[in-house]
Amino acid sequence: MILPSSLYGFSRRGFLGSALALGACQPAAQSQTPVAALPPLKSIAPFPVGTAVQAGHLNDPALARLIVAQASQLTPEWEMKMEYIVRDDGTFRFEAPDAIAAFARTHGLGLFGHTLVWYAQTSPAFERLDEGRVSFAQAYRNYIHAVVGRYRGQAVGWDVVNEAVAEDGEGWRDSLWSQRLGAFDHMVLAFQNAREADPNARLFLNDYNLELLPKKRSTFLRLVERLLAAGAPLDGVGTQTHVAADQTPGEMARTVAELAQFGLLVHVSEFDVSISRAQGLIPNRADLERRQAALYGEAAEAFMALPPQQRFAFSFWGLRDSESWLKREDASDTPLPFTASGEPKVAAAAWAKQIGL
Ligand code: 9MR
Repeated sequence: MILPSSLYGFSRRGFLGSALALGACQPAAQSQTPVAALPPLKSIAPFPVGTAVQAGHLNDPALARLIVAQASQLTPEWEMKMEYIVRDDGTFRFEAPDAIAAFARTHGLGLFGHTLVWYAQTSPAFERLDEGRVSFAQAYRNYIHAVVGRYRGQAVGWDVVNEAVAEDGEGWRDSLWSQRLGAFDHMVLAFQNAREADPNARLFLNDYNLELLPKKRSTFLRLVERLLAAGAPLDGVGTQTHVAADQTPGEMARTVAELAQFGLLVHVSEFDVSISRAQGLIPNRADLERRQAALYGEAAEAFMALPPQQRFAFSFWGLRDSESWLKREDASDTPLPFTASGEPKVAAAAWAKQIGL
């Protein structure tokens, strides 16, 4: 299969670049008490258990073992995004996502693509596109075909459009994509292009704060309805579920239930529960850790309450606290199910209990 190697199509050959230096991980400033041994999460879940990974994580033998033991599906944390793939001259590189895909194949794990169209990710190559050579819409199509086509037959699904709803839930985000291709049409086009590139991959609209902001949730649900009415090939909805430990109980469960109303697949796609983001209001760490465990339980229970055929996957945004993106904000945060040394935490046990351990 010949795929575009640049935004301009096939004319210039891409070459493999070296992987970008990965964000340095801070040593864990806090470590929570692990619980006694827990069976692997994927062994108790009647649905795929996902985790975010970076290519560099796979070179850490202890982390690689933990990933293989606990997870059945991998989401590249950032190396399948435009920021990694598209070079400034419009050519593509795939070294890091290929390494993740190869690891997934070797270990029999699923691969979930993240993310094709994101308001937060544009590229100088798109901004300075030579439209004498290729139209904007064709370059957009070339990109989606190159990325989705490369993992065709392997990727189980894709976040096609990420975070389309405005921060406050009032309408949709403004972006290079919406400006050039239309506020609604750029989304439909992305789904159509992705479907053409891999007819078997499940295609998702993904967003965050749906449990925190009812207005954002309702705009998201109306957008899903509208995409379906326009015939966009949308198979599922993703709720990232980056929550803080002071999240009002019940709202995550309500969100998962409401997302199921279309009969589409549901992906809890980036789960973590931040301690630090709640600390201003609730200074007692032990209390926050209890709330964190309760939220892990609530999320698992809500996911189990879905009809089995709608449970696409439950993905954590990393397994060990030491790799969490939230460490960059506050090194003392501990949002994930495993300690820095790979031991399951009370939160992991609370999750497992609701899955039916
Ligand atoms: O965790 C990811 C971090 O390592 C990257 O630097 C960042 C930008 O690519 O994206 C983070 O992941 C985000 C995800 O792609 C979309 N939802 C929010 C996640 C956390 O910011």
